[in-house]
Amino acid sequence: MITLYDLVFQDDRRPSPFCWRAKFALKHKGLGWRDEPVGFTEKQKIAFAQSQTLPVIHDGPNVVKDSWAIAQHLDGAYPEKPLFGPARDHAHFVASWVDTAVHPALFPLLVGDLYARVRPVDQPYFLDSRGKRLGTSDFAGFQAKAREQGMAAFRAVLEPARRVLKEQPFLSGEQPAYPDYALAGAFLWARVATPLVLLEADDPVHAWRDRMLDLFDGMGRKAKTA
Ligand SMILES: N[C@@H](CCC(=O)N[C@@H](CS)C(=O)NCC(=O)O)C(=O)O
Repeated sequence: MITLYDLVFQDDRRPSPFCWRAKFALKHKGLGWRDEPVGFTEKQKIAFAQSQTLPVIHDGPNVVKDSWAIAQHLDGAYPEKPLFGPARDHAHFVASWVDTAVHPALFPLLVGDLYARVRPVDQPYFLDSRGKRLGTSDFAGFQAKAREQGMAAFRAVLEPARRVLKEQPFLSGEQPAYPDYALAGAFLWARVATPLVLLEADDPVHAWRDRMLDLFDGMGRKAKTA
């Protein structure tokens, strides 16, 4: 049985976009897993993987850290229902675009609400680590300011996905695959952390997000929201 180490917030919320990628990838393969929640200050639980971040999976003799490495491991170890098929490089590009363009556009819009939902025991860690990243510990103020201008910027960053989704149901074509999971992780991160409305109802990305929430018996839709 695979064990997935998943970042946990208050009230068992699971916002981590990278952990969501791993969960979608496991479901895509039809694999079950044992869930092991890990708080920001419980890194000793993943010390065996020499990792400071989540997700980590333990799959028989294999210990794999990093969502992209996990996806590659799963595709190698369980070749049925390929996550990438011949389009591994496309998947890598999309995941990298989400990491470097979508997440940075989204994080300022969420940070206050994320902080409000971190487990109390992890709040000092979040305050210190994210405070250093943003140069302020006033996350609510930072978020409020970001929302004044950042929403348009966030929606603009999605334009490449929007163009594709105007013409086809998923980034990967007629069926979802890893590129869809990579972007869906960002929207699950937001959904679990904040009630903020991110997309216009007539945005093709909005309809795609609904399709992603419905996948795998509504796995994303069932997750505890903000
Ligand atoms: N490149 C890694 C990034 C993973 C990552 O940054 N995870 C965050 C949660 S979203 C984390 O575990 N952070 C721990 C920390 O900030 O201490 C991956 O794709 O898995």
